[in-house]
Amino acid sequence: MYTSTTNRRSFIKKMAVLSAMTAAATMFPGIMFAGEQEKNLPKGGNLDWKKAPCRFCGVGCGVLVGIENGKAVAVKGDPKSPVNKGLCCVKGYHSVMAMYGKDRLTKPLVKKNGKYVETSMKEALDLIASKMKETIKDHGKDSVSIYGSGQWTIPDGYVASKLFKGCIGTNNVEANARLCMASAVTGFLTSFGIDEPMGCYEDIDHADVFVLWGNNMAEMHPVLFSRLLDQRLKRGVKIIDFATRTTRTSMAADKSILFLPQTDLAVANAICYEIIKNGWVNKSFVEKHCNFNKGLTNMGYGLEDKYKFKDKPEKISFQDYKKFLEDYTPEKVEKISGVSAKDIKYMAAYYGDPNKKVMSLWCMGPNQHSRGTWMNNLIYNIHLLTGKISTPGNSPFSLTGQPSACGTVREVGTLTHKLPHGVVMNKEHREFAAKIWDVPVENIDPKPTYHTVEMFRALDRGDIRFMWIQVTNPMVTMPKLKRYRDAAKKEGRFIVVSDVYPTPTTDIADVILPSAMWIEREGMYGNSERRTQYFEQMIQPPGEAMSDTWQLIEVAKRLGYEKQFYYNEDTHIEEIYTEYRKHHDNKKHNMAPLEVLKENPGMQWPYVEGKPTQWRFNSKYDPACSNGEDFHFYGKKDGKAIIWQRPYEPAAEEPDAEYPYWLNTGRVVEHWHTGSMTRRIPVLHKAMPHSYVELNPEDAKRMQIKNGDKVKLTTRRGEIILPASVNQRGVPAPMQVFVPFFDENMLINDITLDSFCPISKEPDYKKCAVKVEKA
Ligand code: MGD
Ligand code: MGD
Ligand code: SF4
Ligand code: MOS
Repeated sequence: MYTSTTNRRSFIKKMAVLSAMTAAATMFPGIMFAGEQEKNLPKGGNLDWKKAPCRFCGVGCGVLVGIENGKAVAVKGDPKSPVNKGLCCVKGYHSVMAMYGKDRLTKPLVKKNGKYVETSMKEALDLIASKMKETIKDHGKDSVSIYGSGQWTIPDGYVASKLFKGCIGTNNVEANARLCMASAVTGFLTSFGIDEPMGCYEDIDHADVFVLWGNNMAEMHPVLFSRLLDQRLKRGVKIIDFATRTTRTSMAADKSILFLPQTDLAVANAICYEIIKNGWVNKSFVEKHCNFNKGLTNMGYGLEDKYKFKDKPEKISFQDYKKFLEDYTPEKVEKISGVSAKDIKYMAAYYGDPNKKVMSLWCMGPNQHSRGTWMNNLIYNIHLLTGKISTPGNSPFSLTGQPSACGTVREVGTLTHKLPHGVVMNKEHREFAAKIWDVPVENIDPKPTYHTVEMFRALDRGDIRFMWIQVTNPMVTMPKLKRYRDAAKKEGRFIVVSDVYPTPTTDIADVILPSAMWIEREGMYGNSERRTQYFEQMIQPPGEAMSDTWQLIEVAKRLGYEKQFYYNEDTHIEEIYTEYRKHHDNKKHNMAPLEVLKENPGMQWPYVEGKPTQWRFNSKYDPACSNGEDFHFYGKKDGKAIIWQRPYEPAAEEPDAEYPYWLNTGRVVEHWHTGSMTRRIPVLHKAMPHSYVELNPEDAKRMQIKNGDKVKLTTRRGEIILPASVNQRGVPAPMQVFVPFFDENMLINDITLDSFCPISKEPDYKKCAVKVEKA
């Protein structure tokens, strides 16, 4: 018998003691010894070094893992990787330790009379398959669902999609990247008709100016940020941090400009106003390659159940657009945004200067935004108006967070409306996928079902009865968490969770499957710059743990899909990848063959005639351009990108007399998301042992709150008590507070709001109204 909660909690307490011992090991930068945590330090000398992409963030650094006696004991940056050129950040160096936490899940567990009982893998898989069959029989195919992750490998996501969409015939496939990348995707689709950045990391070596649009690169994309700092040393480039909170990134930047939450919409429009007013528009580029559109406005915030929204794009003229921008003069925008007209003009002047190459970088600030799609469109507007796009150094670059948010969620298409190539709504796309999947085309449902928030609402209502959760921890990371936790615990719901450690999500499971992690299995990830990276299995997983791919295939076979899941046990990853490549067999998206991935530190797609494509839509670099012009935005039928008229609209919930502060949430450098892995790495846990609420020093003083004092935060969803952090890691602006979400003992998402961008359905975790009191 086994109670995951107590084991986990006492384990995490023990970690603080252990961590002091490992501090010494970190004195050697570039190498970190793990093994049986700190006990079994390797003898050294005999390490077998093997290459892999890092387990953690979307930068996708190449690492070399040192193996000794069947254990991963060391990590160093791969000098051959063009991503990181031998560097790693603190999470990368310590990554192998994440596999050796003492409470790794090693046996399948089934809940019986409220207690978890160990069972064999065979019995657990039989139970899952029979529950799925029963649920489909009683409640229909759309009552079963899978919720996955941008930390799924490409084969994991591919078999999940094939099983649910192709075989069972439900579009109930979603992934946590909905909480993260969805606005980036809809931003690309609306502006360019095709997903993923046109540029690449090499843009960093060419750009003169970097504008960060609300992301904390120093902590969240550290190795990539070090490439910016390196360019500043070499070439004196400028880094501008445009954000709502002062972070380590702001401190390292040449200029930090703070704006009020949500008003980035207005500032971006003001920059476009300035570009037009000062005659900085690249006229020939705009005439040849752009159209102007507007869409619906006042579209709500997705707060109701079964929320449906369909945009209605409409063509407008340049003159219409120019007229619209008159509401966004720097002087007017200064009043709503708190950014001085001078600073707006300062940013606009860099974008407008024809002799400066500008790279814009962003991540969760513009994406987790109730107008996230619009915010992405607005950044593209600036680059399109000035023609600063798709050339080395001129690059609007949307960063991804997870190691395979692009590779698995966006490219494989593990979202309700997606197929690996195309969307379920399109008949040709369904026919194409059905042929490769060897299923009747009628199996693939032409109607998308639920995006992530709606999927959990459907679980609450009982429209969904079965959910399989893999490589994600939604009982820490869903917004307005309490509603969805209560939903999952309701009678008549069956939840399967595949994880590597006990978490608050395994706490709500009916069956827990132990998974093989990262290099304990074979797989591929795809990073932010369209780079697909392969890793081999280097070590054995503990106990009965098996890969998520394997678990899905075993259940698929039990459901009667042996024909579609014909893969050979020894070579299945290779076979799946080769099958998957068929979906992208064209100049716009071709993926490199496996042999190429094995030999290289990853390869960028489109991979055409033996070569990667670094800059898309530019005919000098991209073989898919076919209009005979210098640029070709071939994602759109007429080959033109779209400049969107997108207004400023307020956030879903704004501070008022009762809840006078803004609540912002996010991450810290030491921890990965919910901390399930990094809190089991003693050095990282010790460096950042628990959550906190950051206050502005003036607000703290007024409320007589000192560092470490207990603070109560109350929103319309509930309350939580956290220790105060004043003038430490980051500094929020006055009347704003910030809380990281890595600590499962202080669940900030119990009080966040589940509003989302009506186009992307990505929740806005960055803004809601909160009351702040000394507890
Ligand atoms: P966050 O802390 O989520 O990080 O990477 P980031 O987006 O860099 O968001 C912080 C930013 O949100 C702040 O800079 C703030 O200015 C901005 N913001 C708040 N409100 C607004 C607003 O209204 N508009 C705009 N434009 N900006 C606003 C996230 C990324 O990090 C992701 S998605 C993942 S999946 C990875 N997670 C991760 C991790 O958990 N730990 C570490 N160490 N690294 C990680 N890297 C990745
Ligand atoms: P992770 O901690 O990454 O968080 O949220 P989650 O995906 O929910 O969860 C990954 C889980 O997979 C962990 O429990 C880990 O132990 C497990 N795991 C690791 N390796 C394997 C494996 O190989 N197989 C299996 N089966 N399991 C494995 C991230 C999500 O959080 C994201 S991406 C974003 S962008 C959102 N950001 C955000 C925010 O900014 N603010 C707030 N308040 N909430 C947020 N929630 C979202
Ligand atoms: Fe890993 Fe990201 Fe750090 Fe690189 S920057 S080592 S990919 S966590
Ligand atoms: Mo945060 S993908 O999942 O980029």
